[in-house]
Amino acid sequence: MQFQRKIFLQDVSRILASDYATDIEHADTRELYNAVSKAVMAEAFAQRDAHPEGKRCGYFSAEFLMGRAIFNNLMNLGILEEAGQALASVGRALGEFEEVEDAALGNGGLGRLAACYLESAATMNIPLDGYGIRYRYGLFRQTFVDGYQHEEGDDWLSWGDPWSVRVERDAVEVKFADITVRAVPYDMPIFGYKNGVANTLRLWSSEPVQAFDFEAFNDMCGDRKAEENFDATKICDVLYPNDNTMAGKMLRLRQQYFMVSASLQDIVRKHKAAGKGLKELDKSYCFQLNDTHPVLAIPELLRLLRLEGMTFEEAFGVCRKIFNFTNHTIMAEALEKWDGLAIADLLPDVYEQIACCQQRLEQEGLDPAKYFIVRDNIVHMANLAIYVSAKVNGVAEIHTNILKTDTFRDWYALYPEKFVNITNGITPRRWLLLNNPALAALIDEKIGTGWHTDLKQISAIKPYIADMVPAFRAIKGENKKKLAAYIKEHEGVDIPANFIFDVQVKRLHEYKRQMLNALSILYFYYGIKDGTIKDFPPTAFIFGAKAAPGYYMAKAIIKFINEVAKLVNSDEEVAPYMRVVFVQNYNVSYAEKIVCAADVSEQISMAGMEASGTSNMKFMLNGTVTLGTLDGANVEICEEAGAENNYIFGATVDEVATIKRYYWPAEIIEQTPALKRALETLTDGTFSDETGSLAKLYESLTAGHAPDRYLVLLDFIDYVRVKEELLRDYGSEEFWKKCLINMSAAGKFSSDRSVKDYAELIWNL
Ligand code: 26Q
Repeated sequence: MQFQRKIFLQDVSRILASDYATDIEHADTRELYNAVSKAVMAEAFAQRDAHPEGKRCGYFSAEFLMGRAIFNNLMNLGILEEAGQALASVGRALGEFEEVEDAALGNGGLGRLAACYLESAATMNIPLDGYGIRYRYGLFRQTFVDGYQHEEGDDWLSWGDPWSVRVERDAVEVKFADITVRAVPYDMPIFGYKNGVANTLRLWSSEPVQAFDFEAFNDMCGDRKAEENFDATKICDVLYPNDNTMAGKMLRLRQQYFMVSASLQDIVRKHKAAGKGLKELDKSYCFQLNDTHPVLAIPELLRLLRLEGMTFEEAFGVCRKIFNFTNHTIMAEALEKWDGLAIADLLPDVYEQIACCQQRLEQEGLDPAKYFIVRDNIVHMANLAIYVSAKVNGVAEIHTNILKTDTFRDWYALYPEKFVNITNGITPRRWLLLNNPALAALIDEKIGTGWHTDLKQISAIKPYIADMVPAFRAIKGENKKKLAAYIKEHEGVDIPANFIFDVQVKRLHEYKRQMLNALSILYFYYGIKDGTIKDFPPTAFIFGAKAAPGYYMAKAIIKFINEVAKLVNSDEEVAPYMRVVFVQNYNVSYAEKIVCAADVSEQISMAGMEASGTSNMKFMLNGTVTLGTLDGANVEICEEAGAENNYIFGATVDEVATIKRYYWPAEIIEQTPALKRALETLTDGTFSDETGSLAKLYESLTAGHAPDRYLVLLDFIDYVRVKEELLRDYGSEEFWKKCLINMSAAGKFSSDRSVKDYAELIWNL
């Protein structure tokens, strides 16, 4: 984008005057943020390229975890520096916008992946548009009170939403059995990196069909109407804060239908208005279903097409060509199943289409024990998605293999050609250029800038690795200082910047095994105290994670780690060797600060459980070694960078399968006194916990008929062995080279590659 300082500042001043009755000197940060953003929006619109004609893909997702838009947008428009200088010339600073709240309309990996894919598609000039929900409140804000997680509403719109445009003319009505609501789209441009492309993220907001009816209200008939209004807005009130578990709530079902019905009505209407026949809809569109959350799109499109006069078979034929489905998890508790009666009650016409799909499936004469969409009145959303979709994909090699051989093996036997792997990726713009500009500049200096949009080129850095070590260390050191200062300010914990930064940041889940990390810290702590561990390399153990508010064990683990942190950080004897901090409200913006400052990337899920992981890729790209299991994309990280340049431990997927058959952790505990000691802190009064949650945690690891579901205790010894090896390697020339080898081998994990794979193998764009 062209940038002219004078015009930019004039625009900002004019918006400040008209919208806030203030000027650049007196505007507060929020006002300035809105004015700057709107000025940029207007200019980007004025300079936009024509939308290319031709087929487009709709990315249907209940979550888009966009993070903060302003810096990324300025960077992608190529005006980050200029805008910064312009503001500086009038006594303001871009840095003020660090305060701006993230758009956290997602939980974790799945939502952030959607955001990376939109950015990459725009950059690769792939016609991909996002469709989702404009939640009034995003993922809760997390604080700790006495070590326990507390949740507060995330009022992200209090900062305004200058990057969205309300498109009144495209509003549609969405009908439920009990109420009809109006869906109004808010469009957010997704700018490609310095290429003039803007795709769209369209988020739907629910409103009452009619404005408030005062006459009816005055006639004292207002009650029913008032209720209708209330329900309509409620649909988009809040993002469900579950990650890898499903909450069978009716409101969640309403959200899902609301989003897909609005999107499809809008698309069908536009297609017809363009004078095109609906039998050719798949020539103009295809849709990617981001997990099962938007799968009601299938029966909804069937319904819409039949309303237009198509037979079921004709409509089904269109759907078979238009829909594709991505699975993000094999966790049984995350696979969506809905009560058929609930769907039939809420959406009778939609349920009818689901029943027709089930009937069609039955008529194929397949084994009904293996192939069903509805069984015992339960609708299996993944089965519906697989049956109708053209392509089904997993998100890492190992994950796709598990889908083929285990989770969906019967479907794979029936439709082997449907199943493909598309390994996840991350955008190198946000996750290196933006969050780590000094490292990006160092790379530019050696190999130029081609890697910005073709990350494979980063391998050209290999010959320079040995020379780069001092500069790399200096950059990492600066990033660590900045993070330490930020943590000091926000968490009140001192982390010496010369300590090793060992980081585990991701959603809190038992399968991700934050517990394994925490127990190892206690093991080191007691080892240092009793002298069995000598010269322990000074290490700061950094955690960040939100627990679903209803996930008891996850919250207990947060409490435990906070208690461990308190114990360690208040012990002067171990102060030279270790610190522990659990940062509050881990989100995209916190991740940007953490990822560039980490020395160790903890990716320690039980093998077979983490579909892919994407923070592993972010750390790798920033030159961090992985301490991890052979799970998800860790496997491919080792393939690309060499297992010898990372720190791999623990049972493999195959070993997990056999071990689980006879696993009994009691022996392990008895044979490992140091582990026993660490475990017993959960019950022996070392930590205060009036809720009794730590005792429950102890029970889940040691008692009942299936103790330690995620093999924390089984992998403990190997984990501690490899972790200690890593910490002792740290600081050697060899170690720094490993960091840079990882960075140089990260090319595969660009989401540019992922979206190109989708475009080629699935979308046929
Ligand atoms: C479903 C129904 C009702 C309420 C909530 C949900 C729900 C919401 C979010 C179920 C699952 C999720 C999120 C899953 C998720 O984030 N999976 C992650 O996807 C990443 C991107 O592919 C992978 O890298 C991670 O390995 C995977 O855990």
